[in-house]
Amino acid sequence: MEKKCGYIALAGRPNAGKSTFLNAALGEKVSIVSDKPQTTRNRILGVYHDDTTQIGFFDLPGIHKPKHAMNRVMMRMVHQGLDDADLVLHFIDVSVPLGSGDRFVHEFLAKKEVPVLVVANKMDLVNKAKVIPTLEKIHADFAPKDLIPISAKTGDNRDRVIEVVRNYLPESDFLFQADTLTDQPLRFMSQEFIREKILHYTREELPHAAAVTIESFTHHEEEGVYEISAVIYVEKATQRRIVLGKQGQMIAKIREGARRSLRTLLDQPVHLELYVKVNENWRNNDAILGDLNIN
Ligand SMILES: Nc1nc2c(ncn2[C@@H]2O[C@H](COP(=O)(O)OP(=O)(O)OP(=O)(O)O)[C@@H](O)[C@H]2O)c(=O)[nH]1
Ligand SMILES: [Mg+2]
Repeated sequence: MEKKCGYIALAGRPNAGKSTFLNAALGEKVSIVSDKPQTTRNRILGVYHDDTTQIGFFDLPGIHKPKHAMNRVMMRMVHQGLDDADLVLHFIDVSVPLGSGDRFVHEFLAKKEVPVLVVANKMDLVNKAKVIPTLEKIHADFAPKDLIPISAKTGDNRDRVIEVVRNYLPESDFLFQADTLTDQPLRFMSQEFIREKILHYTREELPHAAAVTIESFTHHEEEGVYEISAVIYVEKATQRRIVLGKQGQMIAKIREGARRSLRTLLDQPVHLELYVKVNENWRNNDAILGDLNIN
């Protein structure tokens, strides 16, 4: 079979399951996932490999109307990801009714020249017969080149997505090294893995108001241990109290969860220190956004 290689952008409303799919397609966790919208804040490259195919997937922030400097940059990353892609997968969560958010995404994508396929995600949550009208409506209203029902979570039909998208990729020599999984430095991935635990354990406004930056990141090779210290930014003193929790219980849970997932990421024990700072306006602060690679 001829070799194929290209870039595919994962687009859609926040929370549609783009990052879950990326991790499932790669069989490795490169992008963080949460049940809160606007989890992904960067363009994250994850590379799929098999004998005849290499796909550079761009996991992108969910498409939304930006209100802070941070979100304007996030939307710029969405544009860049779409402009650099050979194909776009529009992820739609079919466990909720098709709504204005999906139409907004459809119109947004239609302005680009790139072909769009729809991935109807979260099929594990719906009754197969009841979802048919939704799939028909997607066909009628969005006229995608293909529509693939999947469950990113169970992995159902994940291989089918690869099979279908392969048809749209250019014939090309491989562009990535055989062992390239992502372009994210471990330091960046570490701050994301810590943020994932904050998203996991906290609720309401906090997930949006929190950011994590790495202050120091040292690998003691001889001892075989990483020493990481990170700052969690929140916007208000009340949020700081929530992150710390009663007698420090919340921050202890976040630290323990993060330490475990960093251990898997880095494949060695991790000493982790977390500090919580209030910065009312970090979402408009260029220096902090720079530390978050949101620039
Ligand atoms: N049941 C079920 N849940 C899913 C599926 N795919 C994703 N989820 C859940 O949906 C939520 C959002 O998943 P993400 O992968 O973070 O969604 P996203 O599209 O990357 O979201 P943003 O980064 O905010 O744009 C998480 O709680 C996932 O576990 C699926 O196929 N089935
Ligand atoms: Mg995401």
